[in-house]
Amino acid sequence: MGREVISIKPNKDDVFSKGHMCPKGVSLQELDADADRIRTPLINKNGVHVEASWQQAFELINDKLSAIKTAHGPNAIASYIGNPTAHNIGLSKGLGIFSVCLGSKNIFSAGSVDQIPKQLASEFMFGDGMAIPVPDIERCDYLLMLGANPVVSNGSLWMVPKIREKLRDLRKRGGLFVTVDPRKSETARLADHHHFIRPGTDAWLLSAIVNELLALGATFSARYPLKNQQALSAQLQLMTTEEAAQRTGIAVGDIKEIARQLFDAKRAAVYGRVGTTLQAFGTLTSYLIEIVNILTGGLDAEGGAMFPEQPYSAARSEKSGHPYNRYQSRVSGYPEVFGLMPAACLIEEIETQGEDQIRALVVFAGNVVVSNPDSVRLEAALQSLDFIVAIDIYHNETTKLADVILPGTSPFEDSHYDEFLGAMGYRNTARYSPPVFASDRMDEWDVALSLAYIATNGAVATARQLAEFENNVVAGAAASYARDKTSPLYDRDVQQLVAMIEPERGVERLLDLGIRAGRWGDHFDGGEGLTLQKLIDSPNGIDLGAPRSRLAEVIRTEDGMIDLGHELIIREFERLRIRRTNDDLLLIGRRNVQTNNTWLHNLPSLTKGSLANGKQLCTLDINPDDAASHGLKSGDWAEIRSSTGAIKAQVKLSKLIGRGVVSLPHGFSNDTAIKQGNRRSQRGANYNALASTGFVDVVSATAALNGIPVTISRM
Ligand SMILES: Nc1nc2c(c(=O)[nH]1)N[C@H]1C(S)=C(S)[C@@H](COP(=O)(O)OP(=O)(O)OC[C@H]3O[C@@H](n4cnc5c(=O)[nH]c(N)nc54)[C@H](O)[C@@H]3O)O[C@H]1N2
Ligand SMILES: Nc1nc2c(c(=O)[nH]1)N[C@H]1C(S)=C(S)[C@@H](COP(=O)(O)OP(=O)(O)OC[C@H]3O[C@@H](n4cnc5c(=O)[nH]c(N)nc54)[C@H](O)[C@@H]3O)O[C@H]1N2
Ligand SMILES: [Mo]
Repeated sequence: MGREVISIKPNKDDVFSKGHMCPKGVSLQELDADADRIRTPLINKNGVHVEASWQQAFELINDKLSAIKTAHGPNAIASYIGNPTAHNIGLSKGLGIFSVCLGSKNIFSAGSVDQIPKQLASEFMFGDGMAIPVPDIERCDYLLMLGANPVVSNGSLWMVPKIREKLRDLRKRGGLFVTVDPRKSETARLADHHHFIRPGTDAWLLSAIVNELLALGATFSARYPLKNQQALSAQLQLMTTEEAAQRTGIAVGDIKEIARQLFDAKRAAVYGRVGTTLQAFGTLTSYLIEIVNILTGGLDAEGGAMFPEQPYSAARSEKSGHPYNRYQSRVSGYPEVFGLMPAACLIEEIETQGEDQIRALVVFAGNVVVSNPDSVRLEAALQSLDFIVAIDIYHNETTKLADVILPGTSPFEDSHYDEFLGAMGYRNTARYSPPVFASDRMDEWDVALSLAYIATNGAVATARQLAEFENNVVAGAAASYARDKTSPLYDRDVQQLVAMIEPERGVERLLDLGIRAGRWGDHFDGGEGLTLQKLIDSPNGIDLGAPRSRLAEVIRTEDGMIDLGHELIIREFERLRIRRTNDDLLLIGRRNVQTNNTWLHNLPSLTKGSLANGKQLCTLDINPDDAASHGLKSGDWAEIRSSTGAIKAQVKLSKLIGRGVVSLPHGFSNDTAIKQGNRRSQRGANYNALASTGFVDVVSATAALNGIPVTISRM
């Protein structure tokens, strides 16, 4: 059968996107056709990646990983979970099984250079790191947004297509939209009011807002079961609005005005993203955002910040304490968070000799070298490893170092179901898309299962063994629902459940199980409820309605209370008050609509215009006043230096950048070797060459990649 993409069009009837399409959606046609995309397993022979069969690739992986595991134990094998796994159900479920089978505590993830602080704040406060409130944008009349740029990012931990229209409608209803960002971003340009803030000081602003709200007479509603309010108050008393103004650069009058607007609004929501998590006080800031939501009564209320739901439900295990600091990293003693080790300690765990030293790395859809702090030293550390295997669809700065690369499939050859992000939509919906084209390659679920088989058995699976292995995985999953007292499948017969799952093979079996066990599921009772088949029969998706208030279901703390003053958060207030950044020039990141983190740089339609006329996407944007005092003009090349490293970038003067701040996109690199694999790839400076592994949000150990002190000079 032929295989050609003729056109890609938005779907007006889709219940979620309603016909919204990102420019990256159109470019998938190029991605599918891109001759540079990796399509076969590759084995590194004397520095050159040569094509190999799957059997050869898995044999080599088995030889190396099994030998390392036998000699040094499972902790010597680390894995890294890249961001695209969140959009790839086969890979995300499969790597979870690999991790369990391997039993290494050295699991790293792009989450520790992203959203972990927000999840940890939810864990401390609500007892569930997956309880992420999102603005109920279609019903709110006041939206305060800190450190997020959804017009470019499409929303993050908040899926919200057509955001421009939704923001316009909010303002048409008489509502107000207010942004706080060191840069007047594409989103901030649509706001009623924008406030420039000094990077890393949002917790000061939010503390002052809470104080001002209390002064206006706001009280915590009895609707919320709150505890440790005293401990919080004691900290807040030490934070004056005057000092907050001095630290943030936002005038006292403006802080009071934001508080007044929040107080007056009938339905208000506060939302923060990467600028509030990927910074020195990420967890405290995320925590304070929800404190404001609670104080305005917006948390879990219509038009406020609500907890969305999705039809897929994972089985819950009995909760005993926080999944936090149950064990520590070997060298610096960083805490484990949600079963993960922070990326900030990857380098030292590779470099430092001794028991449990990392010797091999398995990368699932990630670009370790470019995305994580101190990238120059990180690259050298990866080079020193005995073995690297990467699963990817493109060559990148990390696959370059891999001994084996296993290809993923094109997005048209995968099925799609958003497990994580589906739980964070502005509206509850469900959609499953089957693959558009059949692939002649192994899908990523099978790739990851094959690795899990190797980790378990020290052998490469035959097709029959892999199918049997999958049967065990599915039976194990069914058993976990049958053990979960909160599940409708509690105490059901596992064999019977497994027999009723409809798909015969693939990750879709787990999907069918989780959907049928979920809130809208048929619970295997033969009723009207959802099954995977019903989603397949509804290609436009199924609308499950606006989010509803459901706080009692969400809170999972042992005593059922919302914790306003977790002891580790209280300590962060103290750290916040002590920390000063003086008059340093601070570096912050940004995202381009044309690219996605470190990839998609190879697609002509996304980079044309910028590349064709020699223009750079990767510019250092600076306020004209700061440029003048540094003797810089647009088009100059500048050296940017931090305590960790130095890079160069072309300067662009912009009044959209606040004073004392410079902005550079992340995700670029100047690696010429990558050009050989990705021939059209856009180059630029690697932001993370400037980031230090020692600069972290202390509670979560998440790297603080925004707010890095730098000096700049003309080259
Ligand atoms: N300085 C700075 N650093 C940052 C950030 C920042 O704002 N500033 N942001 C951070 C954030 S939020 C994130 S999420 C991380 C991202 O960090 P990473 O996850 O490490 O990097 P990505 O560039 O998202 O993607 C990595 C790879 O996934 C591959 N890929 C894409 N789709 C698939 C697929 O379906 N299958 C397979 N096998 N591979 C696929 C791509 O080809 C790419 O090579 O970076 C972080 N780093
Ligand atoms: N086009 C495109 N879309 C993407 C991505 C992409 O690379 N390209 N990446 C995806 C990923 S992995 C993620 S996690 C999301 C991220 O989604 P968002 O968080 O919505 O996007 P960012 O552009 O990172 O926005 C962060 C903002 O924080 C500001 N900021 C920096 N430091 C501070 C600070 O200290 N305080 C405050 N208040 N603001 C600060 C920055 O100026 C920036 O405007 O986007 C996703 N969508
Ligand atoms: Mo991210």
